[in-house]
Amino acid sequence: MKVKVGDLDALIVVDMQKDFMPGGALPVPEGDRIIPTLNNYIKLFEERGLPVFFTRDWHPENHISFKENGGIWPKHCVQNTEGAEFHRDLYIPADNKFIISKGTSPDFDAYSGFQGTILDSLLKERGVKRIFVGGVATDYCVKNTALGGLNLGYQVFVLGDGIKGVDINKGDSERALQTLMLKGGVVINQADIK
Ligand code: VGL
Ligand code: ZN
Repeated sequence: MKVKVGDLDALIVVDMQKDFMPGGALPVPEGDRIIPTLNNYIKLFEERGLPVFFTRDWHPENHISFKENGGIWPKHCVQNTEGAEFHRDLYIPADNKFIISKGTSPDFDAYSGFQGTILDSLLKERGVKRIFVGGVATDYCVKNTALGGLNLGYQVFVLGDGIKGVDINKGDSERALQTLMLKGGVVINQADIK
């Protein structure tokens, strides 16, 4: 399959933060291995003058998703801590890039980059019709961001070689991709892009 990246397109890089990388508080196994591939996508969008959105989990200290507050996750991506920083090898363009913080209120969690953020309005304002989604975790925030995009009417391409999952239950990531494909999402790889 060939996809020509053009003026209606935007790239969304989900949660490539230290806490989600090996050694972090809530690591995605081999989460750092996708960085070179993601950087290729990021540079391609940058070269074509297209916007790149970086979502980040950005929780307050007392966030509801943390075990100590009744949630299911170890404490992770606390605002302004090192663990919440993007991985140092992730390429962040100087221009035409946007940082989208989610899960910022104590009482709400957000697996989707659209939830409680201005991501949709920033895309609409720029006339974006198709989003290309990569990052971590395939079975949580990538899945929900892609689903959110589909439900909001975007055409969604999931970057098959630019995602990694946690697979707490065996097969979660594969099921996430199946769900996305049933809803109209298309899984592509670098070689599909022109
Ligand atoms: C995520 C668990 C908790 C993710 C965020 O980015 O996929 N997973 N918070
Ligand atoms: Zn979180």
